[in-house]
Amino acid sequence: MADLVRTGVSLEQDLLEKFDRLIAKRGYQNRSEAIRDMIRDMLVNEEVNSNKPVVATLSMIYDHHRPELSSKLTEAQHHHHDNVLAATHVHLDRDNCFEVVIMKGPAGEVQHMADHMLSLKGVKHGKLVMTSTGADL
Ligand code: NI
Repeated sequence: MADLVRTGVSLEQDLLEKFDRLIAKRGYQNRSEAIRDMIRDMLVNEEVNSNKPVVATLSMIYDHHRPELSSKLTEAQHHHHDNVLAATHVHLDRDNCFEVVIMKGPAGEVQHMADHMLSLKGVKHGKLVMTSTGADL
């Protein structure tokens, strides 16, 4: 772990009180850890926006009965196999499939692949979550 440096921040009292209430609700023990996490979140956003390598999950809920959809999703993952680390398929109920695809690669490639799969007809909803590989955090 890197050496810790102390720093001071000036801010409005009511803003600080709101912040303290929020971080208490989220379970932070102190401001420092909450602020460290906020800074890391900004750094991760910058990595994503700069097309740096990321790791990601794409969660999708889709119509089991839509013809060819399952094979189209599989085809997309084979086509971009360098970016796919793993996938899990759950037969949720009679009508719905839930699939989670774990991906890595430049943020732009991962986003492109997610956009492609989410835009397929029969995919009811999905979310892509990208985060840092951790190497530069
Ligand atoms: Ni299924």
